[in-house]
This record gives sequence, structure tokens and C-alpha cells, in this order.
Amino acid sequence: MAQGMRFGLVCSRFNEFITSSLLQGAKDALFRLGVTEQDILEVMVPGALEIPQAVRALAQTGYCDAIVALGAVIRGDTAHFDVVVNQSASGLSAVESEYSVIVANAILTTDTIEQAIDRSGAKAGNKGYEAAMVAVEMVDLFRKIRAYGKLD
Ligand code: INI
Repeated sequence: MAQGMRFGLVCSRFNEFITSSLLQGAKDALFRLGVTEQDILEVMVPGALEIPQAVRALAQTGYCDAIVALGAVIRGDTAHFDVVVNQSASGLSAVESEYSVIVANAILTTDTIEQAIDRSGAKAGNKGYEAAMVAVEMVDLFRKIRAYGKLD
């Protein structure tokens, strides 16, 4: 289904024990759907606040059909939790609308480390995997919509 699609994966190192699982989950999903390693551009950034900057830079290249953002913001870790959460989410939306590129958001925002563990492959699935699946579905959908347009 996803052969020939190209993806950017932007992953933050902050809380790396969580984000590395999200990144692996995203890659597992893409490989499962037929994406090859050569069609995945992997970029690491320090923290969730830097994710939108790297997503923007990738979008500017025009290389990717979709970009998956992977990070973990845990309330217990930071007094500026709300700043990191809000700025990373609004930064992603801004890039998405400015460049018309699909951006799937797998930046976890949790109150506790346990919740983050659950969402990165334990009890509550792997949000990286899920976001990559969503990205593929949206690329496929947009291709179909564009194809309808050509029929008019
Ligand atoms: N970055 C995260 O990705 N997760 C966090 O939980 C976090 N906390 O706790 O502060 C965090 N902070 C760093 C931030 O993303 C930036 O890297 C930093 O502020 C420099 O711009």
C-alpha cells in the first residue's frame, strides 16, 4: 500500500527511553506497509520544542509525503509543561497549513512516566506506530482526492 511513499520521522531525544520506542514503532508500521528504509528520513532533535523546527525544514525540502513527529512531554519533569505542549502542537499545525504537508503528531503529553510507558508500547499501544499508520492512510487518501480532481 505504501510502496514509493516517502516519510520524515522527527524524534526528540528528551525522555529518550520513551521516544526510542515511539520511533521504532513508527518504523515498524512503515516497514509493515511496504515502505523501504531508503524512503525514510530520520531526524533527531533535542526536545519536543525543537520538533516543529525540524518538521518545517523537512517540509521545505518537499521530499516527504508525510512527516511523523515523535516526542514525550511528561508533566512531572517540567514546570513549563504547558509551554512545551502548546508550542510543539501549534508549531506542527502551522507547518502543516503553511506547506500542505501531512504531519502526524505522536508527541505524547502525559502526567506521569507510567502513562508515557503505556503509550509507547506497553498497555495502551504504541502511539508512534499508530501515527505512522495514520500518515500512510492520509497520503493514500490525498492521492485519491487529487486523482478525483483530475477527472473534472
Ligand atoms: N522536552 C521534551 O521533549 N519533553 C519534556 O518533558 C521536556 N521537559 O520536561 O522540559 C522537554 N523540555 C525541553 C524542550 O523541549 C526544549 O528542548 C528546551 O526547552 C530547549 O529549547
